[in-house]
Parts: sequence; C-alpha cells; structure tokens
Amino acid sequence: MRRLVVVFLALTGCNAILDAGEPEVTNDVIDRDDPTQAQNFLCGNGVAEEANGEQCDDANEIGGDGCVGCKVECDPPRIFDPDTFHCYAIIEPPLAWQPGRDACIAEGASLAILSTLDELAVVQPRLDRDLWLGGEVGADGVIHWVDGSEQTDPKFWAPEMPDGVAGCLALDGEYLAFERGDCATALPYLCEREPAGF
Ligand SMILES: [Ca+2]
Ligand SMILES: [Ca+2]
Repeated sequence: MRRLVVVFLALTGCNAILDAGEPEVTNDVIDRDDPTQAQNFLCGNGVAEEANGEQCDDANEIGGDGCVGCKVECDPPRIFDPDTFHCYAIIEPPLAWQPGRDACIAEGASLAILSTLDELAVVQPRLDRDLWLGGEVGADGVIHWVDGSEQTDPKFWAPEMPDGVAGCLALDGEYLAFERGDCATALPYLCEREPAGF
C-alpha cells in the first residue's frame, strides 16, 4: 500500500511554493502515475539514461522481454556486447535466409548487422559454424544491410568468395569472415537485439 503523507502548509507558504514555479518534493514516496514526479524516476521513463547506469529502458517492470530493471537480459549462451548493450543469439534449427530474418523479428530482434570489426570481435569467440547475417549481397559485392545501410569495404570477405552472383550474407564459420550464399540454403542464423530506450 502506498504510504500517504499529509503535508500541512500555511497559506502564505503555499503561495510561496506556487510562485516558485517548481514542484515541491514533500516526501520520499515517488508516485509513478504522477507526471510531475515521473522525471524523478529515471528507470522506467522509457528513455535509457546511460549516465544513470541504464543499459536499456523499456518503461515496464516485466522480465523476459530483453530488459528488466534497466539492465539488458542477455545471459549465456547469448552474447552480450558491453560497449553497445546489444545482445546476440545464435539460433537453431537452420532456416533459409528470409524465414530466419522473420524469426528474429518475431523475437523483437533482427538478423545481425556486423558492420564494424569491433562488432565482429564480440561474437567471433563463439562462432563455430556458418550463420546467416542481416544482409543481402549484390552481384557487385555491395552488402545491403537490413537497416537500409550499405557496406562496400571488402576487408570482411572470405578469400574464396565468387564474384558476379547475388545472394544473401553469411558468416563463414571456418574463416570467420563474410561469404555470399544461396538465400534458400538452410543455416543457423544470428539475431541481434538492440536495447530499448535509446
Ligand atoms: Ca530511463
Ligand atoms: Ca522489460
């Protein structure tokens, strides 16, 4: 039960508070339903304040949805990136690329976008098999990530990748580098969840 605090104010004191134009903090109980107090309760306001130690903020107290208590839920075997607070998961059983993409979305995630060496380094120690990533590859070798961005840097590519054939982007478990695959091939896939509230 919420503790009620009765505040007695002389009429002149009340006027002084109103004149100040700022909400009076009268007790130590924060009412989450009171919009004038919501600003005092940073965890739960739907905005992840990293300076407040929040890795995420999905404005609810429910666990199992990727964020609880403003901390990312990403226990092993999932892979947690402590720099970005992103959470990666290698999902079985194998699926073709598009069904894999849909399955990630159904879990509130997306097929993984590994567009920097730092991101690749986070997941690399756990990679031991070929996986679908969140990109499609043009015949010119340009990667079109599922967020609409493009990547032309060839440094990620596995050495034997053939040219001139469009396909879907996979991570080669042997070379730990990108490769282009037939989108209909069933592979395990890497889902990536971004933290809520950023
Ligand atoms: Ca917050
Ligand atoms: Ca939650």
